[in-house]
Amino acid sequence: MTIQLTAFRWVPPFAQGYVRDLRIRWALEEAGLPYEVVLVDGEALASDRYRQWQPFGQVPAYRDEAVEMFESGAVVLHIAAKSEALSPRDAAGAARVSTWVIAALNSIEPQAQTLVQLDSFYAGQAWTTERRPQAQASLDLRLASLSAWLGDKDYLEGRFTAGDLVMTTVLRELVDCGALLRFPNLEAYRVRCEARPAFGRAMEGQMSAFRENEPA
Ligand SMILES: N[C@@H](CCC(=O)N[C@@H](CS)C(=O)NCC(=O)O)C(=O)O
Repeated sequence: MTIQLTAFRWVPPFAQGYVRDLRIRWALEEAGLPYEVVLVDGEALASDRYRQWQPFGQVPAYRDEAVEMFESGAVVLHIAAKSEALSPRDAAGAARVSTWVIAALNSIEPQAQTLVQLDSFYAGQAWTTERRPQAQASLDLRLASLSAWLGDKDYLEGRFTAGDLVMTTVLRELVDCGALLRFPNLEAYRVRCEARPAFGRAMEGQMSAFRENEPA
């Protein structure tokens, strides 16, 4: 069977280009694996049938000939196991890739998302005035450590891997708040990773669905 993943039929402009199916599309594009996208809406996500596939009623969900999965990070690692384009073949190299995927999702994304949510969902609320500097400081600590690790390398492990792919999807959400501008090597890294042709194809895939399904 052809690999399938789910994506939203349409989302409001602020979320376009940031829905997490992008990670899976990008991984599949890097790996050169054919796939089809199953577009879903809120009604489909709430259905018992979909919850058997994605228990939290979210996108993305994924299936191939061997397995049904959810959680974009887990799916990217599953695809990386199929392709040298995303991960070295040796066990130690693959373990390093898993390490960076989990680091992106567990050591950077929570701090990044806290700041992003303060600036978007809670923008203008009085309590955010006190909370924001703490959130910014906590994120900066993590970004400083990541920046120190990256140094002048092009990629986290010296070559592009699934770890860079997931890390980039986390960092790019920080563009609007300017958090990356204090770390020029991280900003250059984000730009370098987003310049990959596979990223461009993945982004175009997500955006083309939104253009085609724009509400009247
Ligand atoms: N940890 C999940 C998060 C998935 C997620 O947050 N999906 C969002 C879109 S980016 C979603 O479906 N939101 C709708 C909802 O939660 O009801 C993953 O990485 O796959």
